[in-house]
Formats: sequence, C-alpha cells, structure tokens
Amino acid sequence: MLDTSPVSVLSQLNPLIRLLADIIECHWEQYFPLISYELPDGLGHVEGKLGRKKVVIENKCYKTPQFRKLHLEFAKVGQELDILHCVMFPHPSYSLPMFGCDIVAGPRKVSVAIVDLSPANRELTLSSEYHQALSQSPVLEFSESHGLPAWGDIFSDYCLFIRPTDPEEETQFLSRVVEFLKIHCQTAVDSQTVSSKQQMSNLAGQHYYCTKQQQNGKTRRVLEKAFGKKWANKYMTQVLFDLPTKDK
Ligand code: BLA
Repeated sequence: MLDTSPVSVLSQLNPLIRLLADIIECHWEQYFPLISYELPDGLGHVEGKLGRKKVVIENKCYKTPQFRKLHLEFAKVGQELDILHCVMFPHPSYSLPMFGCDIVAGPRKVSVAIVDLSPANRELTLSSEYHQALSQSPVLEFSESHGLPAWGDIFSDYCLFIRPTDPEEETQFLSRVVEFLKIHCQTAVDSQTVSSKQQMSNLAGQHYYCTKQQQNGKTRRVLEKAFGKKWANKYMTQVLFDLPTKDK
C-alpha cells in the first residue's frame, strides 16, 4: 500500500542539522516540562516556491516556566539550501541570555554554523555566572571564521561563527553547542525570578536583540523571494523574532 502520510522535512536535511536537532530536543526534554506553543495563523508548517524550487518550513515550538518560547525551525529550499534555526526566548522575569543557533547548509557542505548565548539586558552583558562557566571551556580552533555583520553587536564574546571545513570541525561545533545547552538549561532550571526593575532591563535587552535579528538581510531575502515582502516581514517579526511584552 502507498504511504501517503506527510514525511517530515527534517529527515531530508543535511546530517549535521539532523543531529543538532536531536541534540537540542533531547536537552529540552531532559531539563524542562514542555508545553506546546501555537504559532500564529497556521505558520507552523509553510510551503512555497522559489522559482521552480519547493520551499518547506517546519516549526517546533514550546514554552516552559522559564522560557516564553523555545523555537526550533527547519527549512528546505529545493535541493540546495537546508536551514536549522533555533532560539530560546527567556521570560523577561528571569535574567537569562538568549541561546541562538543557525546552520545554513547544502546537501553536503555547511556554509554557516553560528551559536551564541547572547546578553538580553539593557547593559548587554552576560552575568558572572555565565562568564565563569563559558570561560572554562577550552578554546577551539577552526580554520574558517566568519566576521559578524553590522547588526551583530548583540552577540557575546563567546559567539562561534564558522564554516566547518571537515567532519572533525563539525563535531567540534556540535560539542560546543552541547556545552552551551547544558550550561544554559541547568542555569535556567536553578534560576529565580528577578525584581521588576531588572525585568524592565531584560525586556529592553530582548527587544534590542530581536530588533537587530530582524535586520538580517540574508534571512529576509530568502523569505521574501519565496513568500513575498509582506509575508516575510510578518514571519520575521511574529515567528522568528517576535518582541516580548511585559506579561508574555
Ligand atoms: C546567515 N541566514 C544566513 C544566510 C542565510 C540565512 C541564507 C547566509 C548564508 C551564507 O552566507 O552562506 C537564512 N536563516 C536563514 C533563513 C532562516 C534562518 C531563511 O534562520 C529561517 C527561515 N540567524 C538566526 C539566528 C542567528 C542567526 C538565531 O536565525 C544567530 C544566533 C545568525 N545567520 C546569522 C548570521 C548570518 C546568517 C550572523 C550571517 C549574516 C551576514 O553575514 O550578513
């Protein structure tokens, strides 16, 4: 009998993306009680066309006591572009940074691998707790590092932004993501809510982060070409980098 059930796009993506998706989801399940999060207007699964190429976007989204949104997204553009996008948005009532990760790959080669724990407060600083944990990790050597774009002042000194050139560098990148996730998930589980003054600072910091990420012209252009300008803007501002409100 023919199997007509829809196949998840994830199974067709670059192996590094599949592995990383598993790693991220396993950490989320291990550390948090996950509540599912409905994305607006049926934007959880989207299909479009870029010329003759099919574009598919699939989202997984949750919330937890400490995070207003845990977002993992996979996108496939024809046979040549595979994307993993992940952001953990804390509730501003917790003083936690933003975990962000983006992988842009072809079927075999990865062109961009970026991961960071970015500050989310008015001062744009990481807490001493994070500095201490992150500075203990060994410095990894990669043969090709990317320079950050102009809007990239949101990223921390620990940001890794590379093009892995062989399987060993891909594994090193994965191991750094695992370290970031472990530090971040454990700190989140142990964290307490903060004063309303600090919450206002966290809210301002997260606004700044999201506003800057919305300026990523490379992401915006892919979305515009496949779905049009208006749709791309809505997706960038309501799904990828929505601004937090005081009580959300
Ligand atoms: C770069 N992001 C890119 C590129 C593409 C996308 C095509 C350029 C790749 C290259 O130069 O080879 C596309 N990324 C997407 C699309 C989505 C996506 C379409 O996530 C979603 C549908 N981007 C993030 C997050 C970070 C991030 C969370 O979404 C970081 C934590 C960073 N992506 C990021 C940066 C660049 C990039 C810094 C390089 C931008 C530049 O050099 O101008």
